[in-house]
Amino acid sequence: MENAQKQFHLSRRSKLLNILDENSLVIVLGSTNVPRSYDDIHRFKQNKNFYYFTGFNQPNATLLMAPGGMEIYDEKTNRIVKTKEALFVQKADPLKETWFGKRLGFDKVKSELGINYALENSKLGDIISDVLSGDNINKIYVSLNDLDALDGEIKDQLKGFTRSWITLSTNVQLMDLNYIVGKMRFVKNDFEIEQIRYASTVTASAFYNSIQQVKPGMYEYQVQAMLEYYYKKFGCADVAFETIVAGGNNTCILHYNTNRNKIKAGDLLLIDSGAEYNYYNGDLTRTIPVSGKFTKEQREIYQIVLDAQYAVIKKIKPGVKLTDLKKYSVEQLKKGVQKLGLLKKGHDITEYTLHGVGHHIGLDTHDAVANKNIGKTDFDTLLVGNIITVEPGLYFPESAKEIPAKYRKIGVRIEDDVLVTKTGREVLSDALPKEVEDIEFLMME
Ligand SMILES: [Mn+2]
Repeated sequence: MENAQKQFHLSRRSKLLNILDENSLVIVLGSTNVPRSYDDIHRFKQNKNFYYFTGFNQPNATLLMAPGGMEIYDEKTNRIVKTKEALFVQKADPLKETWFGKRLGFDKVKSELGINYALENSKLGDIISDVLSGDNINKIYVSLNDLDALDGEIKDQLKGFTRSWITLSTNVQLMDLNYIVGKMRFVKNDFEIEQIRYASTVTASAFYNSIQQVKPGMYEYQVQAMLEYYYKKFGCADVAFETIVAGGNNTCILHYNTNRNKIKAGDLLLIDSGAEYNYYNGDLTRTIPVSGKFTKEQREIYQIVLDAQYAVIKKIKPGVKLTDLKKYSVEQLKKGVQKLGLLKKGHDITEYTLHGVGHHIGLDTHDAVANKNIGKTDFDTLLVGNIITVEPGLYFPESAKEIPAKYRKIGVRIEDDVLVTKTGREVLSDALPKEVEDIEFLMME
């Protein structure tokens, strides 16, 4: 692992150790393989919180951390080791590695990942019970969701822990880890910003190259194939989420991702997609005219959404509230729609705007970070280092009979990834055109 990345994960572990009480034990559970069908498994996806602290991308691993230190008996040296962190990994196994790929092995953890101490998984159960048998741990932090979903060899190792919980729980509090990690992940540090910048740049570049090749008569999945070809070509191993390529009335289905329909001349095509780089995500949307030129009505709706997006982006700076941006976005869209005379009595603009203005983006596309004001805690106000999407949309489906026919089957969303900076904002995906003329120029024969 590159040094910069090692330092990043180290800084996350240090920060967590600093936040928590001396008497805490943290159990961060990695993912295991998930069956796909028969003897096949899904592409391995590491648990994002586990990745945040380790950068380790192999299944069945667990990280233990204790701010006050843990005493672990080391069989090899016959000595007690005192450490604040210990990673448990799969046993190196030449036969299994021949079939299923390399395993790091516990002896390479320190040099490869920079985590102080490591052992094989077979020791995890005993070590947790040893650490808990002392009288210094009175809080255990673990993700209850991950504990519930636990499978594979870690599940076996944690059986003793879950069974003994009934007696343990009179003295020790079980705390959910996700809340604290969600707060930590709220602001991105420089390493993370660089990963997201790359994911966003590759996504923009793939859009740029693919949009030029869109023609009537193609299938939605063919546009998807082009996009994802460029993601892989530029070193992004996966998509951030299932790519949405939606033509015609499908533009009005928010999470349409079957992508099986033919793209028709005269329709709009909405593409919402992102590349994943080093587990960090990009997320962009462009809406383009299949024939290369917007109709008058398509252009009118498009321009309302584009103006709203510019207006919202312009407002972004530290101290601004995400909920205010959302309100502002809806106001802007409403004004535009009213001006066209499309907002009829008895109808509300939110029937056509459907969703909020954006979301935090990071290790998860809709990032699993603190995002709501609960009690006195404020996670609504934007801070330097937040990365959010800005993605207003207007949707007039075929079924919206109150809207003149010419304006139906028009769904428009425009989405960019925006970093909050000291002086305001930086649009990470700024290189990708979105002006009407620029899109039409891009699509010219
Ligand atoms: Mn999005």
